[in-house]
Amino acid sequence: MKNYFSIKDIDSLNTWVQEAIELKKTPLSHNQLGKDKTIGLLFFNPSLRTRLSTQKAAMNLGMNVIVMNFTGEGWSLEYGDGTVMDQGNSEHVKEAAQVVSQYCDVLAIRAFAKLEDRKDDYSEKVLKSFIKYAAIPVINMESATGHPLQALTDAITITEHKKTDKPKVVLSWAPHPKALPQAVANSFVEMMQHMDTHFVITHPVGFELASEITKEVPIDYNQESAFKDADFIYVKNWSSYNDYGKIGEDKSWKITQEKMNLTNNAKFMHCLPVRRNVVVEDAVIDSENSIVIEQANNRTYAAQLVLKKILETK
Ligand code: AN0
Ligand code: CP
Repeated sequence: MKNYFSIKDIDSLNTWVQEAIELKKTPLSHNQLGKDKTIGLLFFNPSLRTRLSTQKAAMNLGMNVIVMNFTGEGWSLEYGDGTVMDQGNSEHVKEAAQVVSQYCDVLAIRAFAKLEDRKDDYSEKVLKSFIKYAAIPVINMESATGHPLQALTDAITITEHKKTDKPKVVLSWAPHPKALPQAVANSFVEMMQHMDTHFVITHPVGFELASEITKEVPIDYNQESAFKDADFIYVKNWSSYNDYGKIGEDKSWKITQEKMNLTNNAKFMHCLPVRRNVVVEDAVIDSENSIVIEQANNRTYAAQLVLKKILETK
């Protein structure tokens, strides 16, 4: 595998999930694979899990890691072709990507949606420019439209916890005071279409995700009916796709224990970070059915598997 840009880069999901579960048992079993190789992590946005789990994954494979925060520390980059660069941006991605390629063997990038211009975000300018100009493999650590490391993690976590061959999985929107990207939800929806599940999305009217992504997945605008008999409740806020970037704060969509009681004793999942008592009440996230901490732990093995695939290809 050259790049891990989206879950479309996974050639055989079942094999990958099983391999990740094996890696989790003996994380140091390939600790020479990345010897004398360097991964560079570039962050245009904050992170806790992605930053540390990807570093940990690289270290488990024996790699060296260098990290750079662009916010405040990096030159602001220009992406336009032929731009007269007399405005704010100091360096073109053409040079930046080629320069970094000389210091590293693998590159991983986080660049969120700006939520101002849908066409610009959905063009995936930042990740696609780095893929175009870098001479080395590129991994998506959450781009404008997707978070494929998170989705692979979620596939691993659901596989570990499912009690039936075809569990009912519900992606539920929940309120949030700030505008958040659709990336996590997009990749989760794509992933569930590749897994053997009864998958339902529930959100308020106006918060439909891109139809190119949701395709035939059923949408239930009634959260309580969607929760009925669910085995997994996967919660995420996203801002509107149609009224691009519009915040959704409807408090009646908060995840409560009362709503969880409608499910088939469902596991509660969230990619984190989460705002307690806004998105989900304490009673749910602190309950025995909450698997958010294990889910975050699986980030390491998802990243390690992706890195292993890339290192084995080179
Ligand atoms: C980000 C988002 O919703 O895309 C990152 C989640 C992994 N969340 C926040 O900015 C709170
Ligand atoms: N889930 C996730 O990607 O978390 P961070 O934003 O902390 O990396």
